[in-house]
Amino acid sequence: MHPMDALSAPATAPRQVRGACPHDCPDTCSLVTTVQDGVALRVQGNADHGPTGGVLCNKVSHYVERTYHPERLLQPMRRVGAKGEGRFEPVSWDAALDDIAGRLAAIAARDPQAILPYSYCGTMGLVQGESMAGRFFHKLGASLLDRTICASAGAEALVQTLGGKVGMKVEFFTESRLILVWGSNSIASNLHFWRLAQEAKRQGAKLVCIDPRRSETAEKCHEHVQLLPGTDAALALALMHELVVNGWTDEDYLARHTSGWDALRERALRWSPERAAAVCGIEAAQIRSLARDYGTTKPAAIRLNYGMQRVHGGGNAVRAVACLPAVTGAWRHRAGGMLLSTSGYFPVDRAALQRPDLLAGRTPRTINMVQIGDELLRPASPEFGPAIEAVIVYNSNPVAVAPESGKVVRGFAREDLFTVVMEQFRTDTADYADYLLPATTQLEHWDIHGTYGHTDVLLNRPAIAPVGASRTNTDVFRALAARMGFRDPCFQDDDFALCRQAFGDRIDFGLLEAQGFASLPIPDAPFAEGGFPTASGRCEFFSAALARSGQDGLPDHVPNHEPAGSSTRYPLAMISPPARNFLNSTFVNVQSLRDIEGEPLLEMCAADAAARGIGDGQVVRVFNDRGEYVCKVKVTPRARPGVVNGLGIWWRKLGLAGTNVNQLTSQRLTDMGRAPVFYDCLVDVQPA
Ligand SMILES: Nc1nc2c(c(=O)[nH]1)N[C@H]1C(S)=C(S)[C@@H](COP(=O)(O)OP(=O)(O)OC[C@H]3O[C@@H](n4cnc5c(=O)[nH]c(N)nc54)[C@H](O)[C@@H]3O)O[C@H]1N2
Ligand SMILES: Nc1nc2c(c(=O)[nH]1)N[C@H]1C(S)=C(S)[C@@H](COP(=O)(O)OP(=O)(O)OC[C@H]3O[C@@H](n4cnc5c(=O)[nH]c(N)nc54)[C@H](O)[C@@H]3O)O[C@H]1N2
Ligand code: SF4
Ligand SMILES: [Mo]
Repeated sequence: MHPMDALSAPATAPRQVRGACPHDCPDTCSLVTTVQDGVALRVQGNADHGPTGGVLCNKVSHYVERTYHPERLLQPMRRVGAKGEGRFEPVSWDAALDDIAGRLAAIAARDPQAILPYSYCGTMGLVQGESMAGRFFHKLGASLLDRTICASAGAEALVQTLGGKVGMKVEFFTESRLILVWGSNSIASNLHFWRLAQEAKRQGAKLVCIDPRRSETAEKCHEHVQLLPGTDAALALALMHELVVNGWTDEDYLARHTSGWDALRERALRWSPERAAAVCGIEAAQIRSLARDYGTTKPAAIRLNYGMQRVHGGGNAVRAVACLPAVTGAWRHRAGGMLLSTSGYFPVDRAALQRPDLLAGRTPRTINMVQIGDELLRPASPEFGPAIEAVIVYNSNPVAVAPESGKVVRGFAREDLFTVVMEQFRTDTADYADYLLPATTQLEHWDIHGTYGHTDVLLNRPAIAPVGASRTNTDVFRALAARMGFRDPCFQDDDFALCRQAFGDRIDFGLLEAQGFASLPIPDAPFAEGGFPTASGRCEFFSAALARSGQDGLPDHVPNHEPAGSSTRYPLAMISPPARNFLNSTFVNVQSLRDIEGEPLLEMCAADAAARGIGDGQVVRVFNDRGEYVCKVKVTPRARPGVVNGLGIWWRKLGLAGTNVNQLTSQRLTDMGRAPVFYDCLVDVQPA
């Protein structure tokens, strides 16, 4: 409603507050929130910020709906029902915090390692993420959490190849003549990159998508290479084979800026297109023509995303692909090279934010978040130490997002586990809380953000006061620290001070305050003359560090733990990529977005469906030895033969039988980075 239309004029004129999108998305948009009389009216993209370009995805365009959602948690609550039942009674903040601090202190007196933080990227903010929380758990001496659930295989691969999580500046993709969109459904999960790719396309660039699923992005590219999951390294090596035999290598760049080429060349020559085609489940001719495009089109750029690294050989796959631009010298041009993540460019002062020095010489054990199911069920032992007795969950929904959820649920259902969940909504995990504490959203708190998709730092100002009695994560940890008697001055820092500490003097904070974002000074073509952030300064095809750790020093095809076609009991490979209108399990409860996604679906090709007597829309059981998931089938060419796509990540409680895809995924790990293998999962499907 326009203010002039109101019967009684509002007290204040609308104003605009600049912020940052908090979500785990490479785009990290600059937000403009319109506020009137303390109420957020709408959230829009900042037109002054290049990477945002004034547009937001459909999800965050609904951020106001999410913020004022009728089911938003507004007061602290204490469990009254059984674990998982989700029945609570209201309790005051003081009563909740006193009791939580008392329970944690009693456990810590025996062994603080029995306490575990569990958090991920509900917000990517450096302040509401691991700043005050890190200080609190370090001071306590709690178990450390290995935060590996998303990107650590690819990250380790980049570190071992390029020397860091670095790559092309995203804006120059507009000038590329060939773009390989490799393991990324950009339209869904990297929309602002897709805009740039469209610009390149208009200027004549060819777009190729490499993905087992015929995704929204694949169908809009000129070509789709629909390989089997977990076979990307074989494809990359065969491309290299063709680059070598056709003389499309840049020998000058190879000699001056790479190491290990002789050995990698040898290996690539063992990967003929025919051999790779058999592994990848595609035609050798398609590999040959892709190699010709990649070898002869300049500048050529690769946009990898994380799809390819959620399998056993994910680290090797990313390494193999990351070698390609150095083989052709694509890095020479600012529109050539590759981009998986830019996060390594950001000079974040994590020691200042998280204060590991508060451990004061103690070395607590580390728990891998991917294996939270097994870890919660593990008894005390001399090797493991104490059983986990308390979990503090914030910025994450492990019951929905962690693999093998049958075990995760059993773990969180333990009567002797004390669970605190800090949340905006009553998620699947919240249902298992002993205390459920209402958290602020991005419109209600300060934060500061790096990103993994562009190269700007963003500042997020609060636009409105906390809704209900919600509190910031930092506030809760400050309050708990006070009750635990932690007297170090760092527990007094307010959120604005934490924003300043995140980068110290390494960014122009004045500029950040003035315009909401500040660009890092990165050369347009960062590796045109080599200068990779490895020890040798070269792109390391051969990684001495990997070789020392007993791994293959060269990238290779590492088969899936559960390769497609390897089991007669479970003949289908299931991948479970994110849905376009959700952000992992966030937004599943926003009705307007859920209406677009409809309901949990399993995509299956016509042949695989017919072979099982399954029709479109039929309810099916998807199952393996780890469990069972009931949902409807969509018969569609988006799925290739032998592969089904279980779109994620629905809340379990909204599923037909109270489970989601992660009932089926395994807790095994990748070759590098101790990461999950969500897309390395065999199943079968039957009519329910
Ligand atoms: N809308 C939306 N955006 C998101 C998210 C979301 O949930 N929804 N999640 C955010 C997060 S946390 C992350 S980490 C990023 C994820 O970003 P990405 O990992 O890029 O996720 P997707 O864009 O779905 O791309 C994954 C693609 O990889 C494909 N894929 C699966 N297995 C393989 C394989 O073995 N090889 C190849 N080549 N491709 C494979 C899938 O079919 C899918 O299309 O996106 C972020 N953005
Ligand atoms: N099968 C399958 N499983 C997957 C994936 C997949 O592709 N397939 N993707 C994986 C990936 S890439 C990732 S990153 C993980 C994501 O896993 P999570 O990081 O757990 O992400 P979300 O499911 O979005 O849950 C984040 C929660 O944090 C809450 N939150 C947001 N902001 C705040 C805040 O300021 N304070 C507090 N206290 N809470 C807040 C939100 O309400 C939300 O419920 O899931 C993984 N799981
Ligand atoms: S989720 Fe991604 S595309 Fe959407 S507003 Fe946030 S950063 Fe931008
Ligand atoms: Mo992620």
